[in-house]
Amino acid sequence: CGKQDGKPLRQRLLVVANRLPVSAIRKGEDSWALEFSAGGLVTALLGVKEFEARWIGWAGVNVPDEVGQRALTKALAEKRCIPVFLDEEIVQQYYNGYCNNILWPLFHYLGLPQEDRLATTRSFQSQFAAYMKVNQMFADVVGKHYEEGDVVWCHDYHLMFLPECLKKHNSEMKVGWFLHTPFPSSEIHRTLPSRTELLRSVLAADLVGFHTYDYARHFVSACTRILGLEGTPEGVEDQGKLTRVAAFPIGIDSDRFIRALESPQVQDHIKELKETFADRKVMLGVDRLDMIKGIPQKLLAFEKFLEENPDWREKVVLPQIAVPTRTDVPEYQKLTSQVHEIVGRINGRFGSLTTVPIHHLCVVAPKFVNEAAETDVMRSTICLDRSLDFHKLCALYAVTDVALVTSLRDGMNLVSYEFVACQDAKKGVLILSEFAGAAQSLGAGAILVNPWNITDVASAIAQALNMSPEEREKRHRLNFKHVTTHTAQEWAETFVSELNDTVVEAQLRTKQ
Ligand code: GDG
Repeated sequence: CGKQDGKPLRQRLLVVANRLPVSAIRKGEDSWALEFSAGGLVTALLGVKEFEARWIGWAGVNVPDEVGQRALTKALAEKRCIPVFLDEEIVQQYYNGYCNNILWPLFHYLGLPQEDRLATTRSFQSQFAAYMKVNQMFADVVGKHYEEGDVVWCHDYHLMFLPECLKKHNSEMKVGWFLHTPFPSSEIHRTLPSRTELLRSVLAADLVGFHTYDYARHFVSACTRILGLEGTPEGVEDQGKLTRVAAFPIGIDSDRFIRALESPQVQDHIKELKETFADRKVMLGVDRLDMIKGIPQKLLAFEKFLEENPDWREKVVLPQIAVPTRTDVPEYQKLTSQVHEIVGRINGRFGSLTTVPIHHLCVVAPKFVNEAAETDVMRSTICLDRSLDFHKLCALYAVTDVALVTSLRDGMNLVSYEFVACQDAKKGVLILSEFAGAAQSLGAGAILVNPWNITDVASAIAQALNMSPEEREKRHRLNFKHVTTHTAQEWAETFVSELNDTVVEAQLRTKQ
């Protein structure tokens, strides 16, 4: 990186992701209010002191006029963010269409939407064209801001076409690409009409990263079986050019959670929750309301557990935080009403006026609730359809006895990590789907389940609730050690230094 005035210069890192880590609200013709949202990726990169990160992405708002665009660009620059402007029509085709209706379900083994099974359908083609166009727009913005020596780190399934666009722009650019979702079996990927273009483009990157070794293996298989290339222990080789492919399991900023537990706000919330849930064991679910999270399966397993274990009926409560997502998509609306129906039924069956306390967490969107559940104010299951603030979330993690993660597929699942980080006092049990990437890292301490097997999950709930303190302690120790040593900062540092090394090695190979 060189030195300036005796101090080492920090390498610039251009982080390119679909969304910028800010929410922008227009206050006037040329004024914007920005809120920085410290998600996992932001926190991870803030902790990496060797790099100076800049963000490139869509600000999540439609800004049709030049005055507005100029003002927003200026405001974002103060937060080291660079916007890519997308209009509503293209967002519809690229984001709602190709990304969320095609790639997201496919990568989570839910298959392609029926009407898009044939590549000849107009919607598929126009959505793919929009996807390519948006990726090119991202590449143009990166190209404009790129300086020699920068590292460009592209994120996720929204930007699979980006590595190729970037290398066409400048073949010397150091480009890494990381996928936050699973990469499915090559037999699933081969159903995608644009399977070849996407694989070829990702291979243009110098380093390709996944959460788990299995996803990396699936990707290499797709390249060998679909493109006929050679898979090597390092990655994929095409006419002497090697693309490194490896697993980089993400982590969390565990210190942030551990520190938060000491704060007076969290302590106050913990006190409140303990009073609310007095005499009950707390089981917790925290998920976006997404098909992949297996919320209906979780609720059905909980229902089976209550059916089979009458003694527990009045001694256990399940707060399920279900944050709405992609609410304009019909499948997601259907999922929301399905979840509410199941919640209503369970509460109708097992709620009792005398034994379950009324509390403020009891928020069920009325339009989805059947009448029986609406009048039944005593709930053993609470479905909370809105985002909790960070401190409340930490408090909830801390008072939980058993966390239930039943994803049908999940790239990693950070909720399981966050729960473990907040459990050093209580040593609660984690029930974790074997289809979440986290099962590979927290499998030794968690009870692993197949979320499709309701009976299996119901037994796991009984096992967790009846577990001896010694066994809980032993399992928690294993997971806590992992979560506090494999942090988000370590993940980001490892990926970026691996990318730097990969490029140096490739240069040496070319010289030989
Ligand atoms: C994708 C992949 C992969 C949730 N509810 C509230 C809230 N959250 C926060 C959690 C956690 C995050 O949202 C969810 O992260 P996950 O990893 O569990 O799931 P996805 O959103 O699907 O993330 C996933 C991840 O990318 C990283 O690569 O692990 O597999 O699908 O941080 O805490 N936060 C607050 N209130 C809530 O109500 N404050």
